Amino acid sequence: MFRFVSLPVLLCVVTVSRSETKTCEGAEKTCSVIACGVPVTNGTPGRDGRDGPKGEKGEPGQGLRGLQGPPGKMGPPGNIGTPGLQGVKGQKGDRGDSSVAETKLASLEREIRSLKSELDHTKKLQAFSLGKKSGKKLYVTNGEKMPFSKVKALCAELRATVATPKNAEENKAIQDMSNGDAFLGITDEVTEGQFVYVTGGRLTYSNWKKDEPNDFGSGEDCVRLQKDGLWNDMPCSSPSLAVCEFPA
Ligand SMILES: [Ca+2]
Ligand SMILES: [Ca+2]
Repeated sequence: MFRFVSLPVLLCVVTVSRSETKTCEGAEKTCSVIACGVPVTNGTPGRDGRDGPKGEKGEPGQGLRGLQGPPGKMGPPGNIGTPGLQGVKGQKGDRGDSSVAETKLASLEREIRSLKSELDHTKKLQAFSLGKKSGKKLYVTNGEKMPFSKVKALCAELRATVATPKNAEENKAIQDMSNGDAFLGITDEVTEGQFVYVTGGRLTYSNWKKDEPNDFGSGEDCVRLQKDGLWNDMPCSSPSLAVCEFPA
């Protein structure tokens, strides 16, 4: 803050004569008599000036450092880390008591061998007494006549198919055991005039009677094996002998 004060030097006047006035500064060296006037009254204080520029940072103090505070609160848990490496394989353990299981297993194996032998024997007897075996097929009939749809269902229940000869030998085998009038697994139900196997595929062997198939009357879509071994297309609803075919 500055105050305007009356500086005696500045306000002093040098009186050389009434008509000549000089400043004291200039007159001090030359005037012999200096008479200063009465100082004027101080003025009212001026307004505060603006803040000056910020000073430079002072040196750190030299007071004593305070004591360390208590530990802070525990932070939240971190993310799960990656799995560690697989450990070393342990030593082989002691052998368990498997004597009971081994005994049971040996008993089951003996039982299976016995059943298999018995089944093979039964198959041979069946093939000899009931069916006519040709190649790898076994033809079996229950001696009943029924519509073709029922023959298909019956054979399917037995996990077999309707007898279907693929060569002259098989045709003869079915002929001998059925004594004629047996349905074969062949129809033209899907496309008239185009006979196919019920299990799928076009015919690879046929033994049609002369002038057959003729799709006579209201339609004939199923095939019947006659006593003479020849084929004739017949209505599927007309009952014929059920003969099923099993793989040997
Ligand atoms: Ca037909
Ligand atoms: Ca016919």
